[in-house]
Amino acid sequence: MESERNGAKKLSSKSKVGSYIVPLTGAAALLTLAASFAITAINHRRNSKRKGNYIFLSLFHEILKLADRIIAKSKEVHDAVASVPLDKVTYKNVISPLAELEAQQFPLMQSCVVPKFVSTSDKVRKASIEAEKKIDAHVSSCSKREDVYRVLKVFSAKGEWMGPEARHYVQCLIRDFEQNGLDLTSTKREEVQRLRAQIDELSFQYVQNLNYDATYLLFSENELAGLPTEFLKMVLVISLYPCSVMHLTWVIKGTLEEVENGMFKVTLKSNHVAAVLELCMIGKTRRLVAMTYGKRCAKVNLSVLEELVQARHKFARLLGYSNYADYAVSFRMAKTSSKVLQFLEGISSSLSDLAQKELAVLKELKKQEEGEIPFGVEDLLYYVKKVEQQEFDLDFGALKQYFPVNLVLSGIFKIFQDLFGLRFEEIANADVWHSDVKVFSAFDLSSGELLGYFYLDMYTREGKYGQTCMVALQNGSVAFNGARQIPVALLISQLQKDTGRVPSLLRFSEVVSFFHEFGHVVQHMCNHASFSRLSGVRVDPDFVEIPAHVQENWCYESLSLKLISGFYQDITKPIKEEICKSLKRWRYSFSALKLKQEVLYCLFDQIIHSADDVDIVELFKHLHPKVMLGLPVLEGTNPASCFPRCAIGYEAACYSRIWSEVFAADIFTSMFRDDLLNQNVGMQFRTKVLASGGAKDPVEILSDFLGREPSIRTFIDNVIGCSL
Ligand SMILES: *[C@@H]1O[C@H](CO)[C@@H](O)[C@H](O)[C@H]1NC(C)=O
Ligand SMILES: CC(=O)N[C@H]1CO[C@H](CO)[C@@H](O)[C@@H]1O
Ligand SMILES: [Zn+2]
Repeated sequence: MESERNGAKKLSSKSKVGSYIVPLTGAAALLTLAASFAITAINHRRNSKRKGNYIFLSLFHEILKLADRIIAKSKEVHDAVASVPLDKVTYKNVISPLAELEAQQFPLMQSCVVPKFVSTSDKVRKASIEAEKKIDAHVSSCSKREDVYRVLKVFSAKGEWMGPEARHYVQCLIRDFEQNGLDLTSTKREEVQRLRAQIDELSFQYVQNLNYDATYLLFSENELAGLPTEFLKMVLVISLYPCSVMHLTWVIKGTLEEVENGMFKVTLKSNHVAAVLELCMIGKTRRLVAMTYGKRCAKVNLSVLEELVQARHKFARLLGYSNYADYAVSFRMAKTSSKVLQFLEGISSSLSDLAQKELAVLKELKKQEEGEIPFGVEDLLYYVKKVEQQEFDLDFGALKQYFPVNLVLSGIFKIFQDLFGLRFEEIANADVWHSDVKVFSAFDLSSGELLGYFYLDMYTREGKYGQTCMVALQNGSVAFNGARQIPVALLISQLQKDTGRVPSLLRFSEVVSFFHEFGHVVQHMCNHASFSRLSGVRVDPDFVEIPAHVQENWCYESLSLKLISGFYQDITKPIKEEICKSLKRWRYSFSALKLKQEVLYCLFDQIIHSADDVDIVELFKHLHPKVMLGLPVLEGTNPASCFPRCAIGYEAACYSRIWSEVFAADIFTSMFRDDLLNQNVGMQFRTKVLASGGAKDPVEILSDFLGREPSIRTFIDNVIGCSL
C-alpha cells in the first residue's frame, strides 16, 4: 500500500512509466522519431515492414543517451514557442507544437523509465532510475519557464476559437505554470517554489522515518497462539489490491526471526502487524501490537506532519485558495472540500445502523471467547475473520484450483471482448524484454479498426516491480495534421509461474486485481482523447478509477465467474454455484464497519487539510469514537504515523477510493447487473464513458450514461442488502 504512489495507474507523472521498447505507430511518428532522435535501430526496423506499424527499440545501453535527446528536443520546442512574437501567436505555432511534443515524447520517456520496473538487468534498472531523475528535473524546469507562460497567456487572451477539448488542454497548460506561481509577483513566486521544496523535503523525511522504524516486540509461542505453526517460522507478506484497502490477503513467504529462548520477533511492518491482528487468539498480544504500532515514530514525527500540513496550507493560499484541501480537490470530480466532507458524512451516517449490528455480532463473539474484557479496535480484524470463517464456506486455498491462469485470461478476454465489442489478437514472435511477455492488438469488432496494443508481463521474477498495475506506454492522440497515434499499454502482474505438473493458479484476490487492472488496459485502448495528456490519469483521479471498479463486479457474479474458472484438472468443471454466492456475500461482509473505519481516515485527512491549526491528536481522539460507534482510540496512538496515505501521496484525497467505488456501484447495479454481457449497454459505456477525453466534466459523462445524476444511494442499498 505504501508504495502506491509509485504504482500502477498511479504512475501518473509523465515520467513514471514506459519501456525500453518503444512502440510507436503511424509512419508520421516513425519519421519524426527517426529524424529527431536519430536512433539507428529505427532505420533498421523501418525496412522490416512489420504488420501493424509498430516497432520496438531495445535501448538497454541507450537509455541515458535517449534521455538527453528527449531533453534537448523538448528544450528546442519550448525555445521555439517562447520566441514567437507576441502579436503573432496562434494555435498552430504555440499550442500544437507543445501538444505534439508531449504526445511524441511520452512513449520515449516511458522507454527510459519503465525498464526500472521490468528489466532483467540491474544495470539497466539503475540507468533507468538515473534517466528518470534527469527527465523529472527537466520537466520541472520547463514548468517554470516564464517566457513560455507569457506566450500562452497572450494566446489565451486572444480568444482564438477552439473546441472544448483544446480549450481544456490550454487551461491545463496554464495551470501547470500557475502552480509554480508564475502569475504572481517575484517574491511570492519564490515563496511558492520554496514551499514546494520544503514540502518535498518534509515528505521525504516523513517516509524515511516510517521506513527506518526498527521497533519490534518479542513474544513467546504461547503469546502468539492462533498463528499457524508454519507462520511462526515464516514472515507474512501482505498483498493488497492496489486500488482497494477493503480486503487484506496474505501469502506466506520467508522466515519470522526466532531469537533466543524461543521468543519470536514481531516487527511493526504492516505484514507482521496485520497477521497478528487477524490471527492471534491472545487479546493481550493483539492489544500490545496494535498499541505499539499506533505509537510508532511518536512525538517528533507528529511535528513533521504538522509542519507539512502548514506548508501545504501556505502554498495553497499563495495560489489563491483558502486552504490546501480546496486547492487539491478543485481539480477533481468532487470539486470542493465541503462536498467531500458531506459525501463522507453521508456514507458514514447511512451505514451506522448496519455497522452497529455488525459490531454487536463481534462483541458477542468476544464475550464468548474472552469473557467480559471490553471490545477494542484491536479486536476488529480478529473477530471479523472468525465470523467469516464460520459464516462462509470459503477455503481460498482450495478455490485457487479453479483459477488456472490461461483459463482466467481467456475468460477475461471473452468478457471484455463481448461486452465492449472488441477483438484481441496475439502478436506472435514480438520483440519483447522477457520470454514470458505477450503482446496483443486490440481491434474494434465491427469496423476492424486497430485501436491499440497491449503487453502482458504477468509472472514474478527477480528484480521486477512488485505490484500489479497498468502502465501507459503511449497515449492516444491526434496531431494537428490529423495523424492519429494509438494507445499502447503494459500490464504488470505478479503471478507465480507454473511448476511443471500443476499450472499456474491464481488466488481469488489476484483474479480480482487482474480484472481491475485489465479494466484500465481496456479503458486505455478505448480512450479517444485528442491530447495525449488528456487521455491520462492526470486529469481527474476521482473519475479515472471508476471504470476499473465497475469491472471488478464481474468477479462476483456467477455467470461471469463461471466464464473465468474451471477446475485445473478438468476445466469443464466451473466453480460451484454455492461458492459464487458465498463470494458475493463475503465481499460485503462487515462492510459497514470496514467502510466506517476507512471514512474515519478520510475525514481525518480532509479536516487537517482544510482547517488551520488543528490539534491533530485531539482531532483524532474526537473523531474516532464518533465515527467508530463509540470505540475509543487506543491509548497513545499517534495519528501522524497511522495513516501514511493521508500524509503523503493522498493528502486531501484519501476519500477518492470510496468515491470511485460508490459511483462504480451505482453504474454496475443500475446498468449491468441484470444483464452482464449486454453489448448494447457495454457499447454505450465504451463510447460515453471510456472514450471520453477528459475535456468533459465527469459528472456530465456519468449522467449522460446513467440518464440521471450519479448517486450514493445504490451503493448504500447494496451494502445493506447484502449484509449478514
Ligand atoms: C498518458 O497517460 C498516462 C496514464 O494514463 C498519464 O499518466 C500520462 O500523463 C499521459 N501522458 C501525457 C503526455 O500526459
Ligand atoms: C524528525 C524526526 O526525524 N523524527 C523521528 C521520527 O521517528 C523516528 C523513529 O521513532 C526517529 O528516529 C526520528 O528521529
Ligand atoms: Zn485502479
